[in-house]
Amino acid sequence: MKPSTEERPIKSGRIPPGQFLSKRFPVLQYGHIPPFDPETWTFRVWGEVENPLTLTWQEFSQLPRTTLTLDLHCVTKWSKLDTVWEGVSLKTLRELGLVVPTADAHYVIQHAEYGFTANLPIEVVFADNFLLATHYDGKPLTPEHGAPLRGLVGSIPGRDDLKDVYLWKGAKWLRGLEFVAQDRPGFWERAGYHNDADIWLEERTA
Ligand SMILES: Nc1nc2c(c(=O)[nH]1)N[C@H]1C(S)=C(S)[C@@H](COP(=O)(O)O)O[C@H]1N2
Ligand SMILES: [Mo]
Repeated sequence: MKPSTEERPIKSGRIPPGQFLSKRFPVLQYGHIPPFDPETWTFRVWGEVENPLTLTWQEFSQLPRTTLTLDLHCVTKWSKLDTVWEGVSLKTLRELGLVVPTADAHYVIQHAEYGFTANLPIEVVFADNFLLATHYDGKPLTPEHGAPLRGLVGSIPGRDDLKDVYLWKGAKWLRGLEFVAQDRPGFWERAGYHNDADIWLEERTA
């Protein structure tokens, strides 16, 4: 269930409860960094969408791009402010008619290399603070931060209308999005992290 506006946590300041500021950009993941071959890489969208989609790396690279400045909040308690990202917004893909969810689509599962998944409500991935990111700080993503493509969530200061979730809800090495009617916990959610992951409510573990 989506929380009503009344239930939305009050955001005071930019540092959520329990977080501290980091200047570094730590690397966190389960398992190894996958290789990337631009000749065979594909990005797929399937499930509860009007038109399933498969794009090559060359096709993905030609999509219209968005630059976005986000505050990142990791469940392990570091936060990094004013990080600059570039990539493709799902909102843009919907406007172009490339990704059109069916009426039954309520959740989106990010599928990454090695079977890693992360789940989010559909309104979160179509919001202004979710990006299919290819660049960080003006440069292509490094392998450890998810090259060539990662799902990315963060908060935009002042945008109290948006839901803010911890960084684990963005899958590095992203290969596709599955739109589904029923929610399905992802990798870290099955490992004990909170399904909703709201940073202002400190929804860290279930
Ligand atoms: N594919 C994949 N993506 C992942 C993870 C993972 O284990 N595998 N871990 C998540 C977690 S727990 C965090 S905190 C962020 C860390 O992103 P960073 O390494 O770029 O800081 O990636 C998220 N995305
Ligand atoms: Mo994490």
